[in-house]
Amino acid sequence: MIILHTSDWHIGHTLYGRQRHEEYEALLRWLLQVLQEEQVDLLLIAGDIFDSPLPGTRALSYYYRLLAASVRYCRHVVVIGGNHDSPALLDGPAALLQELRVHVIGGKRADVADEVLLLRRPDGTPELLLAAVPFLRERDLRTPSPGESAEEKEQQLLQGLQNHYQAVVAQAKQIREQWQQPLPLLVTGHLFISGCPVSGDEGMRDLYVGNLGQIPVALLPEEIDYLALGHLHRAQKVQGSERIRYSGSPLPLGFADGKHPKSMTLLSLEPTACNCRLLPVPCWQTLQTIRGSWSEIESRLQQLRLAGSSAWLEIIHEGKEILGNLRERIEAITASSTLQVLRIKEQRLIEQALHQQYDEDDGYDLDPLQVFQHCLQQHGIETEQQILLQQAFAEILHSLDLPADEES
Ligand SMILES: [Mn+2]
Repeated sequence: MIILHTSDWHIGHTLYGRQRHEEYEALLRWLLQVLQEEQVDLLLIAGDIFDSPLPGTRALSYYYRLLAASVRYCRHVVVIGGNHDSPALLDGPAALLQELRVHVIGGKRADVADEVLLLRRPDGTPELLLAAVPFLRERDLRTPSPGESAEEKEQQLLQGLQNHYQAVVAQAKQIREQWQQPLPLLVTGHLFISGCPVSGDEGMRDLYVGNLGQIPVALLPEEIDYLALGHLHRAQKVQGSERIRYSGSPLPLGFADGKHPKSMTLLSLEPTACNCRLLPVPCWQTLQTIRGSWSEIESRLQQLRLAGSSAWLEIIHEGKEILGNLRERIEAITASSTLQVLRIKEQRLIEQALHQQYDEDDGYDLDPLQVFQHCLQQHGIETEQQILLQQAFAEILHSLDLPADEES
């Protein structure tokens, strides 16, 4: 069986206010070509379909075009919800989509059996067991009680997560026994496995939230033939395993992410073998960061202008003095070019504001959580308390992001 594993499409994503319609259209054309050429049987999208829990009409229409076109070329399409998605929005049309061989699991099911799919060939014989586990929220995993410690809470979350995965795998094994066939087992997850490098654009608050930031891979059942992950935007194997992978996002979702090549994972999964191949996704819009002194920025801009580049730029001025007319200086060079400047940062201003030097590669960008962390340090709060306060702050930030139907 040929499976195309992808995730984190973030349909409707904008970059500093810039719409990305052309890139998404090009991505859809490319995908449909791949589905045909590679004779894909199953398209699997492992969460964060949309960028926002309340996507706009254009994003919604794109999503349905994607599903409609995909079922033309593959037998099955499976979509799970990510932390950016609204489970209710994804699950709303699930019954209708199921009739079209599109299986959507937007949020955790009351009965774990409903997350385990038995996919069949056109002749009705089973070909794959798929435990479609969506992003699991805190309320899916534990019941809060008054006076509990942070450790207790984390322990319960991890325990809840482990129980859930064990339950779906047990269910899948039961189905396998009924059929008495060596069916391969594919499991999905939208979570952050500890130790995996991030792209820097996932959004710090998403990664920290609810202590689910760090899940040891050993917590997940071993019997899984392939674990298709979403959440981190960098394509990667987990701890060197061919069978545990983040497909990564197909488009770079920020300037830090622009440095990493984008791909989808094509796998051929048989009961006894799993072979993976990365399909590089073309880059339709170059994202580039230029940093340095004014003279360095100027010469780089001139080079790009003369080369006819139409890159989207992030410019970070790191010179000793603050240039009040930085924007005008940049515009004077780029006005007669196809370059587009999305973002200009005066590094010294940020440093002055925070009285501290930050390393840009840490993905530092006045993230509220990091500002809060900085405040805690400045006020000499004890390390242990800092951790608790940071967790509480991250939860508050997260709750601000949730759509109305998510609140409970
Ligand atoms: Mn994501």
